[in-house]
Amino acid sequence: MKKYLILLLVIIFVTSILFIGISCREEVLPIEEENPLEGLDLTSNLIKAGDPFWSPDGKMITFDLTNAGITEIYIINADGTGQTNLTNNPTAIDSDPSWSPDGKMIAFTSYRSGTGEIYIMNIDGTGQTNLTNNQVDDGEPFWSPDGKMIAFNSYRDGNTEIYVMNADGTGQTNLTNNLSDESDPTWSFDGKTIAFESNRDGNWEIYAMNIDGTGQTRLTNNQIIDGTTFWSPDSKMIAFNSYRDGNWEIYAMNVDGTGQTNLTNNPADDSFPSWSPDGKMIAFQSNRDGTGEIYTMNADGSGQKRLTVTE
Ligand SMILES: [Ca+2]
Ligand SMILES: [Ca+2]
Ligand SMILES: [Ca+2]
Ligand SMILES: [Ca+2]
Repeated sequence: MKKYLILLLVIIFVTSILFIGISCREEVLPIEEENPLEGLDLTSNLIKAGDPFWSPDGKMITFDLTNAGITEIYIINADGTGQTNLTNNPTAIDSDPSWSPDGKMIAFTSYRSGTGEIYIMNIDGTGQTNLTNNQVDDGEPFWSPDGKMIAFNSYRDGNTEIYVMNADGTGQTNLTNNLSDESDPTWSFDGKTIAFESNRDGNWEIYAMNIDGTGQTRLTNNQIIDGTTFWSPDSKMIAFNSYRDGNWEIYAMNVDGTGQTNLTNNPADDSFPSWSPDGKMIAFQSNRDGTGEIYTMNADGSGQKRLTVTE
């Protein structure tokens, strides 16, 4: 009888531990399962400008704009004038623009073939060319500062990995090679390092690695999503997104992960930082005015103002 009593106590104890474990997981999971690739999860009926990327000469910003489920690549002068649709392809999503360092081309993701592919085009929208050409999702291109390579993410291995390729699409190489998800590669402007996000340690954190995939190092360490990095032009700091304050904020940190600082401090969602080439400003997306719009601020977070008017 005593043996059964001990067995019963053990069962109750184990069940309690499991229940507490599940309860804790339930509190964390709704945020943990959200993929930072999705960014602001607005419904397709809302207009949303996102993914800003400052031109190398600082005069223009390219971004993507979603309206009624269709996403196109746009360009706008840094003073807010001259907003122009570059892709004009209403049957497919075109998103994630990244400027070539010579300012002549834009790399982007397009779903026009049914899967995500990396395209490049001239900055007037001509010469749109598919570089990846496969039947799985590739996305989030980012040009190397010498213009010779493009980093991107790919699902071709059954989970997302960071790849690099030559700017003509040859030499596609997997840099991460693991079973977790890696995405959103961004190249440091000194050419030495690629930052990215990964869920390899149980939640989305920011990592950095050498451009051959060696030396992968975690820079953030918390239980909430961190992602969507962008390097300062002097390669000494990284701006990124974090949900640690209960809504999306733009943070900046030193490249070793120290000095993590909230720049936006706004109850709305603020996402997708892009540093200006002179280092003085950061463009970003915010839904503080209801729709998703592109904003700019000084690199210390002061002087936040809206750039786009999508409605
Ligand atoms: Ca593809
Ligand atoms: Ca992986
Ligand atoms: Ca985290
Ligand atoms: Ca915010």
